[in-house]
Amino acid sequence: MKSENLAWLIRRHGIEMTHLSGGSHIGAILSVADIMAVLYSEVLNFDCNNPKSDTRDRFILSKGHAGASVYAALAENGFFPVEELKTHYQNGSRLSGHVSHHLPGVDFSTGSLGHGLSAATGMAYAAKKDKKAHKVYVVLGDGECDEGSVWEAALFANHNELGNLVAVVDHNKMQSMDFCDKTMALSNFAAKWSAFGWNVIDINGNDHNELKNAFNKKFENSKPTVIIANTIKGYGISFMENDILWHYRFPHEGWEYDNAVLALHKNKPADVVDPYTPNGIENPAEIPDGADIYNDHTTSATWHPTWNKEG
Ligand SMILES: Cc1ncc(C[n+]2csc(CCOP(=O)(O)OP(=O)(O)O)c2C)c(N)n1
Ligand SMILES: [Mg+2]
Repeated sequence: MKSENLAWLIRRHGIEMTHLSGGSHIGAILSVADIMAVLYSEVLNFDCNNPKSDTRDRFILSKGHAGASVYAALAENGFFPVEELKTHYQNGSRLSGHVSHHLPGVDFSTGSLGHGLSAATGMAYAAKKDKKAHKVYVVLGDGECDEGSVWEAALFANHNELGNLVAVVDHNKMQSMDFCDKTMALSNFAAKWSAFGWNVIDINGNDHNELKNAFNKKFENSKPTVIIANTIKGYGISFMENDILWHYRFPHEGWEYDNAVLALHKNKPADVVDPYTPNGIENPAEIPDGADIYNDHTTSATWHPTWNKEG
């Protein structure tokens, strides 16, 4: 499948899955959708009929709260039925809110931030020792990079010359309650990775060509590589973009869901069929006057809707 089509479907599944379950992290799912789509359509070597194949590339979504994006990518690539996506976050489902290794195609469970790079580094170290040709890919959040364990793993990867390791940071400049700069600044982020001995590629992480070029880039050294993918949290749905409300809020029944689906349909590739609302939304609920939309919901906001209500 073309990466653009997969990215659209990841976004559409993400809206449906969080809507049906009352789950969260839609902003994080929309942010990482293009990275996931390029990985699962052009980069990773896998076989859905043999998910544990020894020669497969290993992949870890370290920002495990965006689990819906990996579930959607796996289902669209034949690892399990697309229909199962609707069970996300429901009691008894294999598709838990955060990424679970009980699913075929998942190498490592995540959700507690800060562990994915360490696990990926161990996998890359083992592959190197065993002279295996596969690569190890891991996607981290930028807020996640506040975790000290990330930098310990970065040191280890450099020390052991893990040229088979590629980390991607979904650099959307936001974390759960506010902008990264207001929470814990990552100042000189690219220079930090470089100082830790990594090859650094800095790109627009919502642009498929830039992502493909970055993944294809070959370095004449044995350093690990980090792709700093500059993204927009909530990308693709304007009223969710850069609004921290959508880190935890899910698209509710009514204008939120209708307008999210409408926004996606404005950019739907002609050859993609929407599995839930094939004709889009015919009579969308209108955005009511006074709707809490395009407001600053960060904890550092000088005006905050919750504070106003509670006095
Ligand atoms: C160890 C740990 N602490 C806190 C959390 C709660 N939490 C979930 S998502 C999140 C913010 C993550 O921000 P970032 O890594 O930038 O991811 P984004 O959603 O922006 O892609 C936090 C703090 C967690 N999952 N794990
Ligand atoms: Mg972030």
